[in-house]
Amino acid sequence: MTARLLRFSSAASVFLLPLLAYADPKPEAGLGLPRDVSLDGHRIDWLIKVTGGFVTLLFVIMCIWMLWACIKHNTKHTADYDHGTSRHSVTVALAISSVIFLVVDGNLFVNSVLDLGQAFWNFKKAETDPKVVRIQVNAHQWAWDARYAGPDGKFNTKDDIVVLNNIRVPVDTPVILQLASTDVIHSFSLPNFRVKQDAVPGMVNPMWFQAKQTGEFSIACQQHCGVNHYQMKGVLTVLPRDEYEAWAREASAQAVRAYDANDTRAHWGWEWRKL
Ligand SMILES: [Cu+2]
Repeated sequence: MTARLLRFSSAASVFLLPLLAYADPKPEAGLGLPRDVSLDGHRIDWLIKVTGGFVTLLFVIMCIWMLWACIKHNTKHTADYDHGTSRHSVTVALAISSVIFLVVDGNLFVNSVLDLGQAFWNFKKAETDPKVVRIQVNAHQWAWDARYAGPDGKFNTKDDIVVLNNIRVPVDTPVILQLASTDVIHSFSLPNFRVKQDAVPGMVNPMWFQAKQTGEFSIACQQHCGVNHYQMKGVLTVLPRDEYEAWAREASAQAVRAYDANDTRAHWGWEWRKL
């Protein structure tokens, strides 16, 4: 009995230990979108909810209309055939579809443009904060390399902090990412922050976000990028400001000690692009 128990526990450990070794954000509880922990994520959620409301309303109206037609057009009703090409039919169809298009798609278009201008593409808002954190992300099959400039504020120098699949940022602080790729098109996605941006070979694409809560959140690749695409998951760890600064200080000091000028593959950073 004891031997069987030992065999079972050693077999179980083969599967369980790798799970314990990998820091993974807790799965989201309940239905719906992942928990929004960002400054501007509510804008996306509002658009999704309002559009969902419109679509549900249209669905209910169509169901009632069809039910009414089924009841009214019963066996006692003489069928009245029509090709739907009369001026009246065309006018009614155009009027209804125009109202739906203008209200539902118009709302999406106008508010998306406003959201981009006021928040998601408003890099000036992020840049003007003196505490802003700048990170370069280099995507490749199948991981995310991230680089922080270190105390000298310059990228590709001795004191750069380079991490793999675990990006740390401070809470309540704008974070600007510049994304590149060494192989194929990837898409850096932060579901809890309602932001994503393509990482394209030969280009540097920016995005920014600001965390409102501390914790561990998923980083995902949102673009199918090859057979091991599923492996491109990472962790975004949001820390209190003092903890983040302590980590950055220590990580940068370690980077200086481990710096190897001849390791050219490690110096993949670029000069920070003006936004
Ligand atoms: Cu990818």
